[in-house]
Amino acid sequence: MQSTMRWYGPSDPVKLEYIRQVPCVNGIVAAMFEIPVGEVWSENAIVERKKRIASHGLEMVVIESIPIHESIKLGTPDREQYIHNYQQSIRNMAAAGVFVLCYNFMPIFDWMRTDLAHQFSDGSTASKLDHDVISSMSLAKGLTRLPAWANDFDAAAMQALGQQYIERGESGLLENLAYFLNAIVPVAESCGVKLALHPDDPPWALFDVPRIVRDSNTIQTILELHPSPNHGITFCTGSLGVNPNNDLVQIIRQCAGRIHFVHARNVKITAPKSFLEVAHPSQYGNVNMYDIISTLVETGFTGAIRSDHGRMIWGETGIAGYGLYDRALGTMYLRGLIEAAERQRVI
Ligand code: DNO
Repeated sequence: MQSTMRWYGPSDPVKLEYIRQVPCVNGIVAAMFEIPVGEVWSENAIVERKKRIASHGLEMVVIESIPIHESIKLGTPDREQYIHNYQQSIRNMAAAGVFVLCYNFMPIFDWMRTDLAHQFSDGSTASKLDHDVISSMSLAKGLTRLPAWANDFDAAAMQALGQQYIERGESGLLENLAYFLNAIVPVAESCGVKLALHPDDPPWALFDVPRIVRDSNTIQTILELHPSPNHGITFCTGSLGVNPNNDLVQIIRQCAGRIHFVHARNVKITAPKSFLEVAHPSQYGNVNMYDIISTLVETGFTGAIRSDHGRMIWGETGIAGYGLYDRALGTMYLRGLIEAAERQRVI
């Protein structure tokens, strides 16, 4: 298993020089946030990013993410152009020498939280999702911006988009995913790119807008949409782990061979559909990290893993969830578990 860390690009306060000092980390998970959603990622731009990372002794091994235009998720006629662009971006990343693509199919919002800096008694902060806050809001009333949605739609656009997704429902969204996969999986296969669909975070509908990558059943349905091994998932312990009905170990076994990337973080469920992000070790939350890592090793996973959302500790400021210190601590903890599990497997 390869230890990696996410890097947000040249404006990230966590410098590549620092990441390089984290023991055992040699891979970088990168993206280009400056490219507007829907446009082609040129081979040149990816090569430039890759070179910059390589100049610090690190290798860009995963792209997370090339965002998917809403027209593709909604299945509107103009999706063809966006799908065409997406296919080209996949070819270009392969030409640039990056072969794992983490992406998601969440409508409108990406990951969603109600607070990015919940304070713990030890002074550290981390993000949380409080269902009471979510349920006090509705599309009809117009949503007030929450701290962690990644896309920049204004209230009116969001409401209009939301209505369209609600009309399509889960089945419509799934059909549009199937259509998209039929177009991109053959391209990924032909150029050796592994597609790693990220589960929805959180894994339930928000404001009645459907989300379809939620649990063992929905993941199974999606994997069966296309038999290619290039069509796989990002196994994210935090996204799936906030639903107490999700048996993470079972999902790893079920998806063996189709897991192309792993996000490891711990979450503490505080009430139904509410949770806090906590330090990586098992004892702090609901994710049994030991079981996760040993099952990944046992089922033959050898791809990239990264510590996910860390707390802010030691006075660090920066991108919520993506400071250096706690992610580095998490990485070291995961590395310990990996070493132990891999040795046990060899014996
Ligand atoms: C948040 C991340 C997500 C993730 C995308 C993958 O920290 O886990 O934004 O990158 O959902 O497409």
